[in-house]
Amino acid sequence: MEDPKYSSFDQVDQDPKDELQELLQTLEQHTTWDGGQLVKYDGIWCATRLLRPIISTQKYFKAKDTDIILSTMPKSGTTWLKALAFAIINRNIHEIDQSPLLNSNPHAVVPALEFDAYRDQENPDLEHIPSPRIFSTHISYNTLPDSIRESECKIIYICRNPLDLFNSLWHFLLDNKSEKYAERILIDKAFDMFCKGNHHSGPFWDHMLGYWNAHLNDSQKVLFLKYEDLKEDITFHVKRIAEFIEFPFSLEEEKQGVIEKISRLCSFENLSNLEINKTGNSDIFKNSSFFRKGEVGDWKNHLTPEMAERVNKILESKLEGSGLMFKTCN
Ligand code: PAP
Repeated sequence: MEDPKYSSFDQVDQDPKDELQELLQTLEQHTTWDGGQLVKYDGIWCATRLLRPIISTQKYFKAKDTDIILSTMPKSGTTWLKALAFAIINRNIHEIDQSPLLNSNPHAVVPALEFDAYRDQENPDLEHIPSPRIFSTHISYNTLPDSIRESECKIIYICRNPLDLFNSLWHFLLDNKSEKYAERILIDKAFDMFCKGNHHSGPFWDHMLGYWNAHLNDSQKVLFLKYEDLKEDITFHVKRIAEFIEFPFSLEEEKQGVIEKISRLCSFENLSNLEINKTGNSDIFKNSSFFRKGEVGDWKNHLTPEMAERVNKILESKLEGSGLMFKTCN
């Protein structure tokens, strides 16, 4: 099973543009713990195969003022945020009990810029997508196309405490691992790479701080969410997201319990038990691999207190003075 997002096969396409090959020669590269090739572009590690789509996104994507961009690091809550944004925006088009989310994985209803829209085409026509268009991305804030930063479009960023982030990524890569690389990944080695920032969309502190600072600079433009906060109070956050994207719930909707219905529709319990998410595939990934446990603090079952201490020290030094912090790293 080839894995365009994470595998060892993520090379730049065999029909290379010379410019891209030349650029590649100048960039730092390394092999991450699952054997995947990463390249450092604009200070962030990305799968080598994604370099071309990322550059195409930067070059050609023209954001509209009505667009909504969901930005994340892998395993921070992308699937959940896609479901929530889609359900909030389309609540007047589909009854909640007839939502497309009941038959489609959230990744199928919200395309990712670099993984879907620009993966096979350099300059796809995205104009036909009805507004408001929703796209996701793992691209860092500084690497986003200028039009996203300069237009009135909204960015929602969700991040997750780094211990659960690593734990989730580690399990996901194991779950989707190609047979060729089926030897067991050593968690210690993987964790060491993670702590050095050598992982997909890493270093995690730089990815988070890029969006955090953008949010501090303009909180109307960038909403900064944490996975743990959504787990703690989802109805509050559904309301918050709806207000942020200017699709607020009316009093009538609140009375009818629409917020709670959307929260339930998008919950881990509901989505993970749907047939489509138990058996289907998104691209080459098993849909089920996007729904593992959906808990806060599962890292404690897989990582040692010493590992947690190491991450805490990194957070202390890297996030110092930023105001960004995580409750669940001890
Ligand atoms: P992606 O960036 O590759 O799309 P992403 O959706 O961010 O992955 O991460 C998957 C994690 O979100 C999984 O966490 P875990 O490994 O700790 O279990 C998955 O279980 C969790 N997740 C997926 N959907 C939901 C949901 N509806 N509610 C809460 N957590 C969810």
